[in-house]
Amino acid sequence: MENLALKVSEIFNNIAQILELNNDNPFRIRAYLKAASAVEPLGPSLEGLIKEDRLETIPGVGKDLSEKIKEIANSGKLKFYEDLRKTIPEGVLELLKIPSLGPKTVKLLYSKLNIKNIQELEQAARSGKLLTLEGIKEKTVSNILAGIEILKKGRERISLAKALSVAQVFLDELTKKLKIQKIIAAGSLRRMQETVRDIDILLISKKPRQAIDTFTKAKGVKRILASGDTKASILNDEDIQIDLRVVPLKSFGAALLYFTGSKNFNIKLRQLAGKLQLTINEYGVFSLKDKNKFVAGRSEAEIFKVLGLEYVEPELRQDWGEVELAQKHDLPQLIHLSDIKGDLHVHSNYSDGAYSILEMVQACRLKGYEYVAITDHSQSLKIARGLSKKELINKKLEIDKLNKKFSPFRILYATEVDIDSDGNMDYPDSVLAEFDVVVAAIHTGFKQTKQQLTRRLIKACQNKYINIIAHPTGRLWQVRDAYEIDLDEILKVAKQTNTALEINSFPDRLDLNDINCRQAKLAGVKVCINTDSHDIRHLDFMHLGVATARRGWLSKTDCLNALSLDKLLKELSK
Ligand code: DGT
Ligand code: CA
Repeated sequence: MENLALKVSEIFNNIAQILELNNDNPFRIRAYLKAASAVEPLGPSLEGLIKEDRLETIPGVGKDLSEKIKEIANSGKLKFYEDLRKTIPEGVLELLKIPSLGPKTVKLLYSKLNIKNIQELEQAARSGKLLTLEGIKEKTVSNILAGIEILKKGRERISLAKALSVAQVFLDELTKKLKIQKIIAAGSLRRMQETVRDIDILLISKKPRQAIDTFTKAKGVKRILASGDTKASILNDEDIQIDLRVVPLKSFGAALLYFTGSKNFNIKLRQLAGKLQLTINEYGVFSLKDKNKFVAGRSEAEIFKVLGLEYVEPELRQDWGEVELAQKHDLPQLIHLSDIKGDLHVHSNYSDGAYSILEMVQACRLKGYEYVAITDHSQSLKIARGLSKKELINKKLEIDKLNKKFSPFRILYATEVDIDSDGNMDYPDSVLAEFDVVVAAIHTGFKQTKQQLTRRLIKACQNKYINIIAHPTGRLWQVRDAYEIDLDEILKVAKQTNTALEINSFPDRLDLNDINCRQAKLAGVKVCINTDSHDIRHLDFMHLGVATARRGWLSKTDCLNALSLDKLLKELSK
């Protein structure tokens, strides 16, 4: 799913940068920058503002910019921006994407050294040519080279949510057009890793050639990288690589196991097979004692069995000790999507959500949930239309009324209270005490030191009204990395104070991550898997959070919102 707010803010930022390269009016440049930074944190609620025709309530957005936002929302493009881009060589605009490189430096590079793209910049940086420019020091050059690396890396991988949706298009198309016995996406995607480099599809077909042809001619194929009798490789129109392999029925399990990886997990299995006088490859398991006789290969289950292992779920295949546990048949019972009984972080249009409480509740009931917490933002978070104490009264009344109507389904009166830069809550305790559930989160001041950020979260845990810390490490895909916190210290306090930490299922967040989940489990701290929905459709992200929990070895007993309503209420009142 595309994040419109990010897109608008990116376009506005780019406009400001091009205007600066063109020596345009500084006031105009500042206006775009201001609007960009006001729009960015809006997230999905920007769509709500468009729907309600309230764009001009965003600081710095007047009539002209609100028309531009609407044009981007409607067409995915902005004519003004497209025209403006033509005034500067494409490669120079690329230079602006390098972290740490601002328009002033780019202008200097372009005008003095005629550097027009990243390649030329890298060369000039390595040859020492950049140092001839005024104001460019050794440190600037090393920052530029590091920035080029980050940029290259970011282009190598896509988010899991993106990979899942791209893979689905191909799986659907192949299933529709071919008589297929089995088809599945393997690799990092099947392991539900948070980022994916390329997509590996396996299928069984009696007509491999036809399958390959259908694949290479599928909609959305931009370039064929390779095409053989049983495998092919393409780039789709977004430059994402997809590999297809046609495998025989007899080897399907072996191929699936091999191409699911991870590589380290495969190596572990091969070592184990060797000890049993077996060899394992993508065609099957073979006996070394018996002239390489085929022993197993049709399904993963039969292969695990001949290796003396309990079935290892794909999300666990990282060589984090799971093979040893599988030998003892002692793997954790992983949580399933169906174990989730409710969502404890959902926004309504009382704050920056796009739908009413009633609409969000209906959608949650359709999911079979027992409860939902409506966690609108708190008063100081003006940008997300945080609720004043007065507005809370109406919200509470509405929830009481809906609860009568929908019982036994339970709507929990809740908030996502902002943790300020000193670790204080954005509502006084007297207000917090009224809520059924309180989720606390940091939304500003990400640049503080590790100690300061850790202290803020610890103070939040120590507040007796806080039940859950939302998106604890604050990372936002391709926007900012997780801020540094001392998670072990926070977990210690969370354990003492019975505070849960969230796994935020929003595709751009997914934090806590898998490693953090394992830390939480070891510390005896519960997680809560929430969607942070601002839209009915976001409720579907729950499976991404569940996948993160599974990768972090969590069971349903580790998860607050796998509790039934009764048990949850008891837990919250502790
Ligand atoms: P990615 O694509 O970087 O997100 O991650 P994967 O895990 O999908 O890696 P990929 O696409 O290179 O290969 C798919 C699987 O094939 C990988 O998880 C394990 C297996 N594989 C690939 N190369 C090797 C190898 O050199 N040795 C072993 N044992 N397995 C390999
Ligand atoms: Ca892959």
